[in-house]
Amino acid sequence: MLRIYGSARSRALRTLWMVRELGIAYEHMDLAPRSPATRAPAFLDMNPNGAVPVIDDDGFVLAESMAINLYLAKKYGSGLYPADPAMEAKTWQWSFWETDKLDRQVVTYVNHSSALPEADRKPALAEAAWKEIEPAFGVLETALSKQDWLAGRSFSVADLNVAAALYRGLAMDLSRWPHLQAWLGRCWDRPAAKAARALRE
Ligand SMILES: N[C@@H](CCC(=O)N[C@@H](CS)C(=O)NCC(=O)O)C(=O)O
Repeated sequence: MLRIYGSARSRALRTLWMVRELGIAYEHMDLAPRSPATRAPAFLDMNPNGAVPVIDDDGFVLAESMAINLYLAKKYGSGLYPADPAMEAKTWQWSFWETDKLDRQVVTYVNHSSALPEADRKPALAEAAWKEIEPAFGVLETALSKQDWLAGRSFSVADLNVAAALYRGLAMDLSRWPHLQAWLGRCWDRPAAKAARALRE
């Protein structure tokens, strides 16, 4: 049985979306980030970083949301994992790119511009994050003005990984990036995405 550790209000949302796309059974260990359970030796044995998500797939333990989703999409033989090696590599490219260019930046921007109590916000952090987000949104806009999906002719794990990481982008004004905005809407309109989103809203 596949076990997923991590609350839907964390990066585990990406994996909770993925298992819904795949239609596979799983057990959900609903651990909040930084909660005592994620500091327990048993959890740190699985992920010494102490972060969620982590999966235990019949004894195979894996951390890092992007790697988890690539693994699940490939293992469960869905159309979400391209068979063509070039398109497979594109799913890696976009997943690694997102981790580098947008992942922390989006969280930092939202926290320090709106999510944290006003007294805890540091506007300089929000500003610095936004300076990195803007060009990255531009890269996505250019890519998505040439094609509907990031890796091939249909929705794939590349789209899921990047769109899931842009959950907070749903509340941003993306009108300067119309192709990105439309693609994000298409991705999050999927029934599996809506079902995952319902777990945290
Ligand atoms: N690169 C990792 C980041 C994981 C991560 O930072 N998770 C957060 C929750 S969204 C967490 O558990 N933070 C608590 C900690 O690092 O102690 C991934 O994509 O899985």
